[in-house]
Amino acid sequence: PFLENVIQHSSFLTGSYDTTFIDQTPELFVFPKRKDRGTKMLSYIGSTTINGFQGVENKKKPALNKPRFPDVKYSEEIPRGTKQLLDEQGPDAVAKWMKEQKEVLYTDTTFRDAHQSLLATRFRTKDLENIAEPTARMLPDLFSVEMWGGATFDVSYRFLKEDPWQRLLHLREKMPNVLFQMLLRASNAVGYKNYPDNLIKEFVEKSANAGIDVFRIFDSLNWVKGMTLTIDSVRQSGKIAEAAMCYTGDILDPSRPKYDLNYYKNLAKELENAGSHVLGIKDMAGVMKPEAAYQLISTLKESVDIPIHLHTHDTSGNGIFTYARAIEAGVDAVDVAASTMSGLTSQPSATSLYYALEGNERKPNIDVRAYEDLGLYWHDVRRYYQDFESGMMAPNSEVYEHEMPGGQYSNLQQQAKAVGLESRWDEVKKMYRRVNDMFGDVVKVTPSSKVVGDMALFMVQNDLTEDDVYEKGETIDFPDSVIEFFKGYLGQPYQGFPQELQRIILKGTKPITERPGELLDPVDFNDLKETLFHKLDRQVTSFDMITYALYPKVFMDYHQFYEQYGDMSVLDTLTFFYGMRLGEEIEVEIEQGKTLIVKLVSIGEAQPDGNRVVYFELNGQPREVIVKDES
Ligand code: 3PY
Ligand code: ZN
Repeated sequence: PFLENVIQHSSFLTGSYDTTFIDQTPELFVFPKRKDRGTKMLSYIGSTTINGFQGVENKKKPALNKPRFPDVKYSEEIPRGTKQLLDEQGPDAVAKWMKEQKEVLYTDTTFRDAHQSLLATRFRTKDLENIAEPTARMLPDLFSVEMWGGATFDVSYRFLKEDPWQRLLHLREKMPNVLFQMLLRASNAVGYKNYPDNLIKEFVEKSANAGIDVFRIFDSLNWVKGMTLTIDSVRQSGKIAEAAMCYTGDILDPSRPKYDLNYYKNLAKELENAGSHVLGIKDMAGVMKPEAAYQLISTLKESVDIPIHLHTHDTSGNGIFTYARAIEAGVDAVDVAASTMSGLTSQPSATSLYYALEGNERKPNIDVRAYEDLGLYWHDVRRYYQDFESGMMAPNSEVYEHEMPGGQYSNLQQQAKAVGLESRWDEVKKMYRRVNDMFGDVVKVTPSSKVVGDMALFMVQNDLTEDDVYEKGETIDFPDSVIEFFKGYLGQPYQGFPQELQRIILKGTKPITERPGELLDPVDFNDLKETLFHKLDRQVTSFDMITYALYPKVFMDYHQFYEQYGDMSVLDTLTFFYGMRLGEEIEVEIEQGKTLIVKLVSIGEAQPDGNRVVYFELNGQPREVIVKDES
């Protein structure tokens, strides 16, 4: 097909080509696809019906009604919001405005951290997109909507087979009035390791262009040296840099002085001096006790001039109390979720906090009824994802012991299950804390939390005690992430590494103390474009390049899926996870105005080679696909 493309190309036919023709004419590599879209989709549905979806144990498709949907007047103009303030007056004006508000400001996390923390980040774009415009119309007074970053990026490609850049662009279109916020792991971007500086810059620039306004930047060891490049990049893009310090330990516990009030005060000053427009405080595990919040915020309000934005998780059940005390101490903004997606490992409920502040002059300026109505939609949508629920049914104050981030809890639990440790989950949690202490009491947030989690799983799986590690460590092959951590590839922890353990784990190799980004070769984007162009057989976008540079394998697996099945983000969520029931008929809008009607007619017996014929009707015409039964 390549030659056919060449000889049919207009430049070739008219003779207006030179030696760069092939390089500069990417469409030469766009070949007619072998299978049509309908058949590819039926293959996916057939395969999911028979073999299920990774992580979904129950293969029976639940029968659920359509989600309840709020009443929205689409004919009215979408009210103005913080997005207009940023676009018209810039980030310093937004920071100033935040400080001037008497009412506490809300960031809604339902589109990101809430489902990352409750449902292993499995919300699909379709379900987010449906409620985006109603949210923009009903909650125009939000400070921001956190809807990107963290694990949403990786999980989109890896499990949901969706392009997160498209998610960003689509949601942006539907929500033109509220600031979009993302969680960015500084030099780890949206991944688990350090990336070259030019990749980080490119990532920030393209994310800003695609619609991100507020970048919450953190380093997984609170290492400011690892954050400054990202802060600078965000400032250069004209967006809001919210550098965050990760709250670790307990400032109220004098027996644990490593992370005391002074530590945070100094860190906050450093982040302000590094150019942050807003100071984020990221209590990723939800271990900030109410009195600690009061003391911390009071102290910081005295010591920095920028507005303060607090993030917590409600795991312990004390989230509202923590926020109430922070609000009393003058915090400018807090992160909350729609009630039906709040609580437990997620953020505290937006509406509960609203009512808790009744009679208080700092009660947020939001439409609480509207928030409740939106919550009904989230409640119903959440049931599509029931197989990803962590099983936590009640507040869990043991988080003060294990200190596991809200976003990690459900994920590590899935990981433990995958390696057969489901019944030893309690041990894993205890080991997690042991490992923290062995590592010198470290900040635990992605990716440092993953290192601690990997080590805890490894120790439980291999029945290793702490003593075993010290006594037999020379002969133990530790997980790669643990070795990399002790090599300094995630940066330097506050007060350094525990030396003896570092020596045991590195077995003689020398750790680095420089910023890892300084040692990494820059990404050659021209070269990468060329490579990717050949791999993909199509035009390469800058989004493709960034993703490939961050996650080559994940991106190529996604691409392969796409080639095999097409864009499956068009399927409704239950069909995507469970396939279809016999006799069921569904409608799939594959592009605007183009709908396919699919009916599953019957499934044939398994052949000796394991294949089954699956019989469908597609727009009334019989179609069959062959699916390998993997059971
Ligand atoms: C992430 O990095 O994904 C987090 O949510 C950390 O809390
Ligand atoms: Zn969080």
